[in-house]
Amino acid sequence: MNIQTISTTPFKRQKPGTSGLRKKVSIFKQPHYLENFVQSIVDSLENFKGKTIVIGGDGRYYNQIAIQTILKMAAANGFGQALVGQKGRLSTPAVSAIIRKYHAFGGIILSASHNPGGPDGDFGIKYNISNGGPAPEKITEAIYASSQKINEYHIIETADVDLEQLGETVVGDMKVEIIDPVADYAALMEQLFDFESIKALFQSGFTMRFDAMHAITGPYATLILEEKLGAPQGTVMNGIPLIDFGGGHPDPNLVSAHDLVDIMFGDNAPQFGAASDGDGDRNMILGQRFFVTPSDSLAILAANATLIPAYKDGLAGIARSMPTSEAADHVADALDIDYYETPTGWKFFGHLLDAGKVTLCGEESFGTGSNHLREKDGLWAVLFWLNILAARQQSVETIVREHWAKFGRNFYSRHDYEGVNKEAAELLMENLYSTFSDLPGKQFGSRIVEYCDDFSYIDPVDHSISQNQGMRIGFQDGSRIIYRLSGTGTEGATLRVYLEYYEEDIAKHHLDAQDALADLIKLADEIAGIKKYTGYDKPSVIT
Ligand code: G16
Repeated sequence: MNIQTISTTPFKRQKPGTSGLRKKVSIFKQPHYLENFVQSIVDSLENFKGKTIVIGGDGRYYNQIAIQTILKMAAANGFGQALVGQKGRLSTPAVSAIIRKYHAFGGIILSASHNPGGPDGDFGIKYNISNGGPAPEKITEAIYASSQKINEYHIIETADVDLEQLGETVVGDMKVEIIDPVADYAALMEQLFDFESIKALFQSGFTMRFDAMHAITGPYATLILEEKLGAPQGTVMNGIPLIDFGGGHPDPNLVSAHDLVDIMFGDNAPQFGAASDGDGDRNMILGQRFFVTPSDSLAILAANATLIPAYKDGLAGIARSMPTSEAADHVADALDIDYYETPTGWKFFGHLLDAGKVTLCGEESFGTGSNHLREKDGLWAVLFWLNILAARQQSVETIVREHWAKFGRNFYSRHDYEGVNKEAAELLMENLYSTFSDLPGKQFGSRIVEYCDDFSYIDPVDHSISQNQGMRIGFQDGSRIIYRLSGTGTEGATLRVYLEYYEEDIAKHHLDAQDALADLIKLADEIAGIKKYTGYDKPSVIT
């Protein structure tokens, strides 16, 4: 094996964010940039020689080029085997499923998730550990530390692998197996859900649209929904993965998934609509002219879990990220199970899932998942909803309204201010924090501040502490305003403002969320000076 050791120097800011390293393609294309980061991943691992690594990505521009480099580096560094998705494609949940099924040492996922792709778009890389989940902070910090002192990397000189052909080949001394990206994942879904009753639902004429947004879930959704479950052809839209996602922004929200939203809010809308993101871990759920917030979706899945074969014996507990609404907490209380509030980032759920403390996890950022994997899982959430719809034979809207009637409604919205000047955004956060000593007890209209803090989290399993996870202001009536800077953007800063208020009175449940939250929205600006610091009159995205 012709191993080359190449001298290099560190790149500043190769720091993994909320979910891996995300940068512009132009940054990744710099000589040594990708190699430095891959070697830094390897340098932070122990006892991997001879073991198996799973490699795949969301199919975006630069995916295949990066995979060829990573294969040559994995071989040079001594991995024994690589499992690679055909065409270099694997959804994030599929990587998690494959790592777990084949007891792999870990996995490398090439994705910038919901960020746009193409030569001028974003690229990303993340490392998953042997439980199938994102590397915890301890590892991402070690990767960053390695990247800041790296002086060489190892790579072998050999021909590229044919990523199109299923089957076995070698790269140096490392065995490489090109695998079907969909098969293992689809088999897992068949174990979890009642495919027969979902099939019967489609046979009865039930209508649905799934928007794959020209991203990775197209082939997964086509096989599972149309071929296995018998949904009519055309149920999956934008189902062909494209390297630039067709010029779109593969983020399943009301703004970016406009093709689906137009259909679901138009005349003759199908009964159910759903979308997933670039790498297939996010989901958006829609009924006929009806949007289900991700926070409500988590609560509804929890409340209905025993209708699903995999969860028929009940849930161990529920976890949600701090900015996610407290809707799931009400369900956990009613079920008399534990619930946990973690920082933003799926990596914080891993220990809770491994320790069997929780079965379901969810985030306001359109992510839901369970102990079947260690990643959030877009299509899983869609199948969960389909299974509930098949069992309850009611519309999405009726299920949600009945849920609110029983548990109360957590009015919720997230306001994003994208592309804000980084220094201005940081100043906003600093100045906000400096007001916190005076805020408790202060009255704003009818609301009195009960607490405010910069959220920190002690992991209940390994007791590690994660600080500076978002500014929280909680009011005595249970309302909350949370301010966070996104950790996934690649340009400037994105300020996220999360607004929530709980309403028990069923007579008010019909209100539009923005109307119900109007006074909190005003207050969020009054307290933090959003307009002043960002220069924005209104948010760029409201979900
Ligand atoms: C990633 C993480 C999620 C997180 C989301 C938003 O999702 O995996 O856990 O909630 O980013 O993070 P932020 O608010 O910092 O932008 P994905 O789908 O982008 O990998």
